[in-house]
Amino acid sequence: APSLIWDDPLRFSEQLSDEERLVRDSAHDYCQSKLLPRIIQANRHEVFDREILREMGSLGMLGATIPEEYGGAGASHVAYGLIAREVERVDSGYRSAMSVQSSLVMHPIHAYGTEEQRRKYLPGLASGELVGCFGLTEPNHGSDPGGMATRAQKVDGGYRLNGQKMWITNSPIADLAVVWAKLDGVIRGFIVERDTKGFSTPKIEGKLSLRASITGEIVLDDAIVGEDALLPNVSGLAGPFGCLNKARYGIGWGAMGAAEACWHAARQYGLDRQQFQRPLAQNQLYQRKLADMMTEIALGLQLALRVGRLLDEGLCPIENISLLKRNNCGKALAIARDARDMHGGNGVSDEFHVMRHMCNLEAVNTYEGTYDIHTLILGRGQTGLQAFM
Ligand code: TGC
Ligand code: FAD
Repeated sequence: APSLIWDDPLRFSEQLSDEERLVRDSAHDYCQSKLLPRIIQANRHEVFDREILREMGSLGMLGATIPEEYGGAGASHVAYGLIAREVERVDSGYRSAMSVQSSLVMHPIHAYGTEEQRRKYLPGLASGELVGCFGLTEPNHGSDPGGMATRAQKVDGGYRLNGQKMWITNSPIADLAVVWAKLDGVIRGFIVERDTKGFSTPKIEGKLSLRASITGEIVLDDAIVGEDALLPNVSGLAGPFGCLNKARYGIGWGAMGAAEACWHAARQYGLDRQQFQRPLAQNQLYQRKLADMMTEIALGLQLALRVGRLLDEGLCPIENISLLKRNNCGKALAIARDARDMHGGNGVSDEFHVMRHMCNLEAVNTYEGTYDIHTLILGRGQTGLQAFM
């Protein structure tokens, strides 16, 4: 009988094309050689090295699904997912920076922008010369973005924006922000450039999660933008949600990367460390946790791959993205908590990585629609009854 490949029991890798394996392997090499050595210090001191986006850009890791004529890689959704998995195997914060740039900034400019907006911003965002951020959440409207208070008002030659966005990944270092605001009561997207008067992005300090990702507010105080700042080809919640579909999908893959890092670390720790004159990994309780990790990761990767293929074929209902995001983030968080426990006292040290992943996954399970919000999307999908309000 064929023997078990312990870290790939369902032969996931063989289900990828040669091109997809190439993308995965080059992302893996970069992340392990360039990102992993930086992460402990970056997390400890709460700093994001802006240079990382240029490095990712030079390797084609930003806007992977955006066509090549705009600087993207023109790759499949599956290839994008494989990149997210490799980045998050190192740290969810680095994957956050990449997800926001690719799915929440490049995607809306490509999908909803004019040809001039695409040519002006996409190549710089793809190379990492420009950094973007996405402002949807507000202090009083997180799960309920439809209630947003940010307003746009038509003025001579453009629009006046007023409002506040909260918890915005990349905002303090962003060159441009895609901001969602109500114009005559309808949600519209605007590209706001850094040097706009009345635009500021105070940093949020003291996060205990995603410390290697920079997060801030966006404050719009009579910020005036030109007519050409409006994304003309979308209106209503479908605009921001169209971006969230892409980002949530990538997070479903990324969370499995973090989970795999925790699983592999716990397995190795259990083999290396002896208590009661035998390896920790020889205890039934320890093995049950490893078995659960192996099972959930094998299933979660199959789920991610299937949703990616459906997206590439244009056959993916939005509920499938909630199924993926909810399951894989929830399972990854549970795996990270177990891995932390299995490392004993060492598990609380950043040198062992697992507690950092655990803390990160708390935010990952919350942002882009909380675990419970995706529960309600799946409940609505199968009953036709919405339980949000
Ligand atoms: P609902 O009635 O469901 O829909 C309103 C309109 O939007 C359309 N729509 C979608 N369109 C495309 N894709 C989707 N996934 C869509 N979901 C809904 C819908 O068809 C409708 O269109 P129309 O034309 O009929 O008006 O709206 P609702 O207000 O009842 O929605 C409820 C709920 C809870 C599902 C929704 O508000 C929700 O998903 N809330 C979660 C908010 C969220 O995910 N925020 C994320 C902020 S960004 C972020 O966290 C970035 S972190 C990134 C990082 O660092 O990696
Ligand atoms: P709330 O909506 O107040 O939810 C609090 C709790 O109540 C949750 O458990 C939730 O599940 C539950 N709840 C809410 N409504 C219901 C209901 N109807 N039924 C049952 N339970 C409910 N946003 C952006 O726009 N751009 C970004 O780049 C971005 N980056 C982020 C980075 C970080 C590090 C973090 C932490 C957040 C980021 N966010 C970003 C915001 C994120 O999307 C929101 O935090 C998230 O959507 C939840 O909103 P909230 O924090 O207001 O929580």
